Amino acid sequence: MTSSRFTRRGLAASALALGALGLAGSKLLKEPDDPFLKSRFPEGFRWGTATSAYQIEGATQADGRGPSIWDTFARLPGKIRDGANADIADDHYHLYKEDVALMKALGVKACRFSIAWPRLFPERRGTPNPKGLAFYQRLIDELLANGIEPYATLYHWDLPQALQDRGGWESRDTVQAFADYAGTVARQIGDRVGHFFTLNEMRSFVELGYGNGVFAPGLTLPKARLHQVRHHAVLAHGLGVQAVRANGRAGLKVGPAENITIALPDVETQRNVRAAQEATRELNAPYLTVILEGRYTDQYLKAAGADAPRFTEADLKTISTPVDFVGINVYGPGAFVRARAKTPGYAEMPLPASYPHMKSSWLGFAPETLYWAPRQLHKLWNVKEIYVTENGTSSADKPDADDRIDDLDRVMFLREYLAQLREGVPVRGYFVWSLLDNFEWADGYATRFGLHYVDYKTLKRTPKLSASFYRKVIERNALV
Ligand code: IFM
Repeated sequence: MTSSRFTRRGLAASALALGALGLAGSKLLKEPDDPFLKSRFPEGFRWGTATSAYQIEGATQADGRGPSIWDTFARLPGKIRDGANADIADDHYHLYKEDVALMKALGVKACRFSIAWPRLFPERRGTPNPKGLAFYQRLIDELLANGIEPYATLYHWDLPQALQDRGGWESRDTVQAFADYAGTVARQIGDRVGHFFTLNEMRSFVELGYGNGVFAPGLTLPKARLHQVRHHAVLAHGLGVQAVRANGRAGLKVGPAENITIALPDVETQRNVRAAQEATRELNAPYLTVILEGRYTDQYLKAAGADAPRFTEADLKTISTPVDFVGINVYGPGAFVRARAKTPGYAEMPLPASYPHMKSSWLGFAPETLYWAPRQLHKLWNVKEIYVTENGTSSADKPDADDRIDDLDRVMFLREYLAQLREGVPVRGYFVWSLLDNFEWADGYATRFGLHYVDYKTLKRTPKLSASFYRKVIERNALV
C-alpha cells in the first residue's frame, strides 16, 4: 500500500486546507492523472467482483444437476424469507455472457465465482457430469476472452443432497468426497484457472447450518457433534489444498476464503492493539487459527472440554498444509476489545444498541475492520499474500422514477472501507460482494448486495451508483 500521507484522511485534510485558501476543487485534487491519486493502490492490484453459484445461477434442474441441501432447505416452510427459493435466482446459468459484459464495463480484471458441486457430482461417486462441467468451461472462456482472470471457489455452501443423506459434514466421508471433487475440478479447469479457494466461510456454513439451524441443512447439533463438524470443515480445507496441488498444473495457487472474526481495539493503545490481536487468534481458533498454526489453541480445547473434537496428529498436519494465500471476507467488526487492567488477557465489549449498522442488522459499520483484518493476519501468522475475497454491503435499493438506483450508503461504505487499506500489508486484490443482487440465503431476495440491481420479474440488470463509483476507483486505481 501507499504511504500514510497518501491516505484518504490525508486527502480530506488537504481538501480542508485548500478550501480555507479558496482553492477547493483545484486541479490538484481532481485530475485523474494526478500522481497523488494514482499512487493510492499498488500497480497490478487485482480489482474484482465476487459471486457464488447458488446465489446467482438458477437452473437448478438443468443439464443433470442434482439437488443441493439449499434446494431441500428452501422447500421447508418458514426457512426462507417470503418462501423464496433459488430455482431461477439471477438465471446467470443462461445470462452469464451478459454478466461478464457487466464486469467488463466495470473494468474488473478478476472474477471470483464458485462451482456448484451438485452440477458436477449429483451423487457421491461417478464421473463428473459433462454438461455441468461444460457450463464452467463456457464461463471461463467468456471471462478470458474479456481479459478477466477467473478465481474459482470450490465450495460455497451448496452441498449435494446425496452427501447430506449420508451424514453431510458430520461424516468424514464428506471430507474425502470434497477432496475427490476438488481434485477433479483442478484436473478439468486448473489449466486455465490460476487461483482456487477451498471452502467459503467455514464459520458461516458450520455455525449457521449445524449450530443454530438458520442455514441449510437446518440442524441444531449438540456441542460435541458441532465441534466435529468444525473439525471436518478444516480437514476438508487441508485435503482440498493437497488435492488441487496434486491434480492442477504447477504454479497454481490455493487457499481458503474465510470470514475471519476480527477483534478491534476500542481505543488504539499498544496494549489494546495487542489484546485485540490475541482475541482475534482465539475467536478464530477452530478455523483460520488451526489452519495457520496446525494446532487448536489451549483455550479452545479447554472451553470445549469433553465435547472437544476427535482428531489425530495427522489431521492437524493435513489441516495446516501450507497455503499460497489467505482470502478474507470482511464485513462488520467481530468484537471490540480492550486489554484487562490488572490481569493478562482481554475483555470483550458488547456493541451499544446505538452502534451504526447497514441494512442488514448484523452488518455493523466499522471501516477500520478492513484496516485491522489484513494487519492482524500478517502479524499473527506472517501471511505474505492476502486477498480481500468479499467486502460490500446490503442497502435498501429501489429504482427511482428515472430507473436510477442511487445507493449512496453503499458508495459511502465502499469508500470508507477501501480508505483503510494501507501500506505495510501484502493485500494483492479486492473482490467486491457482489456483482449482482442475488439470493441472500435465509433472507431470500429481500436483501440486496449487488452493484447491479436485478429486477426479479424481468431479470433486467441495472447498474447502481455504486457501480459507477467502483468503475472510477478501478480506472484510476485510486479512491475518488
Ligand atoms: O451473501 C453472502 C455470501 O454468500 C457469503 N458472505 C456474506 C455475503 C453477505 O451476507
